[in-house]
Amino acid sequence: MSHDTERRSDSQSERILAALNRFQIETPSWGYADTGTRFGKFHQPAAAIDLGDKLADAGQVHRLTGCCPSVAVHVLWDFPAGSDPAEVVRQAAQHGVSIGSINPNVFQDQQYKLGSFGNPDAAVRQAAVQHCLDCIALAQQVGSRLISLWFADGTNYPGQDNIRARKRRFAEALREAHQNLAADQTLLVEYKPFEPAFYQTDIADWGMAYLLAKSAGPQAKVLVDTGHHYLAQNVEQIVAWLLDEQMLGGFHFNDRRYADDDLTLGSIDPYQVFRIFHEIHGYAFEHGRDCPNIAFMIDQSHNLKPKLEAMIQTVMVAQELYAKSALVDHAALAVHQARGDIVAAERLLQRAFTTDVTDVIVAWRRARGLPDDPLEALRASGYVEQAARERSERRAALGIVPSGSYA
Ligand code: RM4
Ligand code: MN
Ligand code: MN
Repeated sequence: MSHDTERRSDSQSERILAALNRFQIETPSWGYADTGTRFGKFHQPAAAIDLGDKLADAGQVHRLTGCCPSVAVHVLWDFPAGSDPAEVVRQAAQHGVSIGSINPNVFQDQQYKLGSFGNPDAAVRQAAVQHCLDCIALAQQVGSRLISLWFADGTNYPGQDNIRARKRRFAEALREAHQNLAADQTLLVEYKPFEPAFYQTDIADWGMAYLLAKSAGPQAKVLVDTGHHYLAQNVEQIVAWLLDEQMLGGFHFNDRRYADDDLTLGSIDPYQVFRIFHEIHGYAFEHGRDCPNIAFMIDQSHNLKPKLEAMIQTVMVAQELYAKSALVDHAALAVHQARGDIVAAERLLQRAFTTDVTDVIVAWRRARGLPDDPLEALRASGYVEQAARERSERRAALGIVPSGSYA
């Protein structure tokens, strides 16, 4: 190896290590439980039964990967009536994790048939707002900074409701929620083009989420769920614009072929994930390497893959792509761009994408006493088999009979 190559690879390793040091990704409690499609559920004996199991699984993922210290929770699914937030915090700590984003649920109750914040009935809107206020209070109790809002709201048929009125109802309800935030809390507003509303979704794209977040107040930001875009959409451009407007609050990571498929990250298009991370590194480079405060979160439901394996696979892919994208030399890129050297500019990205960063990631893991390959380590640990035995017995004792039925 020439002296030059050695020097280059040294500084490359440093870039990767620095990127890995600041990379953390939140796993979702619902990714550990039995979830399904609209048509059916395929049960896994090791699937989490309750929040305790989910926290244990999240703890195992963090123990093996070293970069998943928090868990997103869905209030209705994880905090049944009467549950004690202080006890949940203690339980999480016991498993070496903390409670991350709080996800209110205003789409499941019967009253939400015609929507929540957009519902034509003021009483239903108020109930939805109240649930969000309860979630904001809960977030304070469990030490969470993030309240992450996703709405199933919309209409299914032309003429069903007044689109402009729904927009205004949303703006008003979001403002009320924002008024109740503590100083260090952030309200994330997620968008999705369709499903379950098929004619018109109230927050259908990043522009609508941006306008609503802006009108809600300074602590509201946009959440980009990578699966919530039309097929040809340039997601990294959306990311770049939101960054430039300082309106990017966080991500829900997953991959998709069609729509909200919730496939594991990078399974279909790893280059897109790389390009998204590239925009973030580029922004950080221009702003004195001060990475903006963006919540990296996973939003995946694993129906077929074993849940813990799918989660760890996702985390490893995310780490790898974040590391690769940290290799882009932004100063050199700016020179190519100014010269209009399209090919050289593109090759900088392509070369970073195809660089094998495994050795440096393994070195990073070893320095922290983590296994070289967290996925292999999970398989060798016997954790899943043990969980399957214990949870199958507990399920039987509780009289839980899993049903996969759609109707
Ligand atoms: C939605 C959206 C939300 C998630 C729900 C369950 O499609 O991605 O973030 O909480 O699914
Ligand atoms: Mn999501
Ligand atoms: Mn989704």
